[in-house]
Amino acid sequence: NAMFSWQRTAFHFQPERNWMNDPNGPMFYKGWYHLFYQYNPDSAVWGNITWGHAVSIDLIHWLYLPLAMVPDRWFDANGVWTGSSTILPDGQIVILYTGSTNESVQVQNLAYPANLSDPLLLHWVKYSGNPVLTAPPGIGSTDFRDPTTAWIGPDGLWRITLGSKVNKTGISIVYTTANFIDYELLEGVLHAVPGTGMWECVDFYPVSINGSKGLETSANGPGVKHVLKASLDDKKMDYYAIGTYFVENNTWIPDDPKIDVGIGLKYDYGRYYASKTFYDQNKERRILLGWINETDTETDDLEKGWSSLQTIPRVVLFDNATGTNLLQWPVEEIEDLRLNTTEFSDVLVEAGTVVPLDIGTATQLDILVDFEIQVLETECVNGNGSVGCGDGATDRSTLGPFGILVLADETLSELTPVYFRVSNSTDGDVTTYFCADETRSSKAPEVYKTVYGGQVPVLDGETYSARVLVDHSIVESFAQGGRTVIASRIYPTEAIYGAARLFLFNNATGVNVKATLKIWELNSAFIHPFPLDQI
Ligand code: DQQ
Repeated sequence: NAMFSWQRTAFHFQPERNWMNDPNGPMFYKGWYHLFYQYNPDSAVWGNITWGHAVSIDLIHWLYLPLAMVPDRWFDANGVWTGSSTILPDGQIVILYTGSTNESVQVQNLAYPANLSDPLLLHWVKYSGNPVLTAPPGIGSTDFRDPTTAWIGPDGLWRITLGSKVNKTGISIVYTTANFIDYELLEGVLHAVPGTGMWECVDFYPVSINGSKGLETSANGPGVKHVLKASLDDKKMDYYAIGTYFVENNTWIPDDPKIDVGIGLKYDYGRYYASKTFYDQNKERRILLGWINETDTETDDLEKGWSSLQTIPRVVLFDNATGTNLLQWPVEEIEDLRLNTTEFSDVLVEAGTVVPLDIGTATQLDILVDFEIQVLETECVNGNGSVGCGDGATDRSTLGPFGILVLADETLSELTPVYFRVSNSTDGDVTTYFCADETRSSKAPEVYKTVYGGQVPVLDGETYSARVLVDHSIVESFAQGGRTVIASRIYPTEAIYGAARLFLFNNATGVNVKATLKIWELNSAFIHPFPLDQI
């Protein structure tokens, strides 16, 4: 539908048409990155869930393949739901996924490639003895889903975990298996957090404390911490925590119980859900994929004929500078899309002003920006009213907000501020928030618009720095090297194509800021059907 064509993105993965949700079973195999995804082949709203399939050699350019699995058996008749892949040491591949049965009961099923010598893994076989797991006593038959990638323990047995709830306590339970057909439920839970509700799409993986490489899912030992992530069904947000995994007694303990799973850190403070990581043995890194849902109406989605995107794949690492959080950063391959670059140094943005950045077309950008603040002598810098992101970018305080305005039109009738807001409490504590204010992003009616944001650690001697990827109707923003991340789904009506502009702004009352930027225009990615008839 041409009416909505400007909302199509240029370098984010999205299906040609219809509905997509969670990323499933990502892996690197024989030269190809494989992405499967929850997909409705018939409509732009959720339903009739199959596994869509696409491959890429660089995680940026994608080729769509035929559907990998469709709901054609009693054990998945109501949907081939979310699952994960595991590459075994002998080269076999197993997929475990949740089937919603003909009676809408959630069970776990096994599938494997029909032909391991096919790098495209076009054909999948569902194990004839499915389901391999049904809900154990005490677990609701509709609260039992989304198995992880398996990892191997010192006893030589594979382990998987999956999410559930007991009353309002979110839990992850663990099974062992030797052959992916027979399973044993381990006693207790890997972890549980009261009040967090159903845990969907649990992810569990090791990170290296001192290192720039990702770890294979079974890695453990000194120098290794484990990340536990749950997608909270009640909040539709992905929360993680960093802690220690004790394989011998099947428990994981958060480093800081105050920021436990579901109550502390989010992968992304914006529109983001049902994420999953995989270990990329090709480049020795762990990659995180997440689903960006629409924030317009189902009627709009049906009219435009498509719905949802995946984020740019992000590399995840433990942040050894803070020791408290992960770092997420777009895969380096996106830099191959960089075209012309423009640099600005030490642009002064005085308190209460907006400064245009003359860069030409501003719909596909990779922006690096650094801010330094200069306290104005007339201000006494303390106790500055509302904390957090405030009520948005117009909510002025002594130390912010300051940042950039993306997908803005010339007259600023539409704009999305991405900004820092520093809160200085009377007892001298300084807290920095990183935010995205969507409230003026679109004149379209019935679009959900909010102010997103979260705290970001800024260490002594650091400037306030951000990377912002702009792609027509998606803005992905990374603060302080990826400590805090925000995905925005916005629908400009004026700030589109050649009318989109970029500005700096400073709405602080007590500081001037100096901005230094490097901005690249980004090329479009090639995302098309695989020319299977030509091979
Ligand atoms: N989406 C899948 C479920 C999962 C949910 C169904 C999360 O397996 O729990 O499409 O978005």
